[in-house]
Parts: sequence; C-alpha cells; structure tokens
Amino acid sequence: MTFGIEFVPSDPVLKISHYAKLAEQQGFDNVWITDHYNNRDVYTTLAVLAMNTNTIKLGTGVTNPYTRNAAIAASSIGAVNEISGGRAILGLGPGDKATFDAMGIAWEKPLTMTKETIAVLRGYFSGKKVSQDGEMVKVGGAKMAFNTGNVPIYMGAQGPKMLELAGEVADGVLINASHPKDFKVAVTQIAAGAKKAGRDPKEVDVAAYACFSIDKDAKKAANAAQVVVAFIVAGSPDMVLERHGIDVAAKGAIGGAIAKGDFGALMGGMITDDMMDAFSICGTPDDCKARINDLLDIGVTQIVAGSPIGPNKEKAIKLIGKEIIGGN
Ligand code: F42
Repeated sequence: MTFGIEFVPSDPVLKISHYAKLAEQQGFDNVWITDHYNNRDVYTTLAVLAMNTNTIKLGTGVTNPYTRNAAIAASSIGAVNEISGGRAILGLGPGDKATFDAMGIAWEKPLTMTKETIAVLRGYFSGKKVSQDGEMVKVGGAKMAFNTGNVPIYMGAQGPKMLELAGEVADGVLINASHPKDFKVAVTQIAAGAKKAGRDPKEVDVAAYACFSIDKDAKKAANAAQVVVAFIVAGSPDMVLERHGIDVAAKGAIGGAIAKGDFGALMGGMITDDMMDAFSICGTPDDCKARINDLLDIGVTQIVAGSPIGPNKEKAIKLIGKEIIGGN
C-alpha cells in the first residue's frame, strides 16, 4: 500500500508547502494538488512543493484537458518533473459541466476528450513528434523541445466507462470514494478495461481518493467531515446512494441546504451515520485502520487522505504518520 494526501490550493501555496513537507516527513508517498480555475494554480503550487521536498511524489489531482491543451500540460508537468528529479505524476480528469459553463468553455465528450488527450500526452512524454486526427483532439506534428521524462498518468474517474478506460490506458486511477462497496464495483470495471487492452490489472494503481478525517476523538473527526460528506451526497448519482441504502430524496434536501448556505441544518442531523459511513474514512486511528484494511482487501493499492484530513490538519498528518503509516 502507498499513502497519499490531497491539498486544495484554496489555501496559500506556502501553507500547502509546509503541510507537504510535514507529510513527507511522516512517510507519505504522494501529494496530490487539486485543479480548479478559481484556486491557486496547480503547477505553480507543485513547483514550490518540488523545491521544498525531497522524496514525496507530486501529482496534479486532477487537472483537465479543456482548460489546458495537452502540449501545455506536458510542458508544465515536464518542468515539474525536471525540478523535482523525476517525482511528477499527471492526474487527469474531465472536470464537470457546471464549472466549464461558468468559464465559457464547451464541455463535450468528456470520455473521448480524456482518452485522446492521454494518447497524445504519451507521445509528448516519450519525446516523439505527435500527430493525431482524433474526434476531439487534433494535433499536427507537435513535439516537446526538452526531455519531460516518462511522467506516469493517473485518471480521475468514477463512472463505469471512465474506469474501464483507466484500466486500458492509465498508470493509476484516483477514485473519489471511501467504501468497499464502491471499490468492489470499480475494481471489476478497471480489470475489464485492462483485460481488453491485454494488460495485467495489477499494473494499475487503484487509489481511494477519500474524504478522510482522523482524530483521537471520534466525534471531533466526524464533525470535521460532515460538510464534505454533505457535498458528496448532493453530487452522487442515485445509483450510488441506492448502493449504500441512502434515501435518494435526502439528496435534494441536502443540496437545497448547501445552496442556501444553511450549514446549521446540515450539521444539525441531515447528515446521517449511514452517509458518513458510505462517504468517508473517519474516526479514531483504529476506526480508520479498520476501513483501510477493508479497502486493501478489495484491491485498493493507494489510500489518499482527502479533505478535511482531520479537525486539525497538522495533528492529523502526524497521527496518520505515527498510527497508520508507521503502524503498518
Ligand atoms: N475535477 C476537477 O475539476 N478538479 C479536481 O481537482 C478534481 C479532482 C478529482 C480527484 C479525484 C477524482 O476521482 C475526480 C476529481 N475531479 C476533479 C473530477 C474529474 O475531473 C472528473 O470529472 C470525474 O472523475 C469524472 O467523473 P466520471 O468518471 O463519472 O465521468 C463522467 C464524465 C461520465 O459521465 N462518465 C461516463 C462513464 O460511464 O464513465 C461516460 C460518459 C461518456 O461515455 N461520454 C461520451 C464521451 O465520449 O465522452 C459521450 C456520450 C454522449 O452521449 O455524447
């Protein structure tokens, strides 16, 4: 098992750099930085992290093929790979329609766009001159003018077709989920894709990109994760809620409370224990370890501690290092 951590650059870059260094000291293997247009730039953040860390791998978690042309993404991550001594990973996912509508960018054919972008990225990373006449990505003989290195490509994916594609073409897959039931389904879909492409499914690093909250006090850990779980429930497909026995009608009510900014209602009982169990790895170190072991049994190979990590980030990073990474 490897252990990753996610940071959202809604925090200042230097603060994230401090946390990333701490995570490296605590034995984490990967740091993943999210990419949203309204936060600090992902590659700038990774460049600072590259200068302030020595061993931890540095990934976009995840960037998208719409705001950054594949050649620009290759140039950016190649530079991060160079300054970090080969520690860069490119995490790529198509993002969501609402975000691109707000930016005035057409969000079309997300699966095709991801697939065709990965194909050209592989070309850039191997130093080849790239030509492709795809449905979404057309390239007419572009080539990197420096050695980017062969940067691993991970996909952000949840849907069946995306997971199958990850099995076919990606080095790893970052799955926004926390429960073995979801991974049981996902691992089967990834394996189907790998089989189609003649690959061993074990070649694909399966990461649980989870809502994670750890504290010695289970109640404090749960309180810190509740709002994140609320957003996950509001954005989950009905099929996923049904898989966990969660009332689909609750989704609308929670979405409504989020839209109104009514966090009192959200924290006052709308988020049930079943929702917390389905959509987070949460509680004391022993609680978290038990869930992690269940995930590893299903075929997860990387645990990523995502937001909120814990009620106190620094304490949580140290607790994971001492009780989970060190304890394994
Ligand atoms: N998104 C961000 O914008 N920023 C982030 O930092 C970020 C982090 C992140 C981390 C982990 C993770 O798992 C996801 C993350 N995301 C982030 C979201 C990510 O970018 C993707 O939006 C998300 O993972 C994709 O969700 P999904 O796997 O459900 O895929 C969607 C697009 C979907 O609908 N998939 C369908 C499926 O079955 O998998 C396939 C749809 C399909 O086949 N479409 C056809 C096509 O060609 O695209 C077109 C069909 C038609 O009718 O035209």
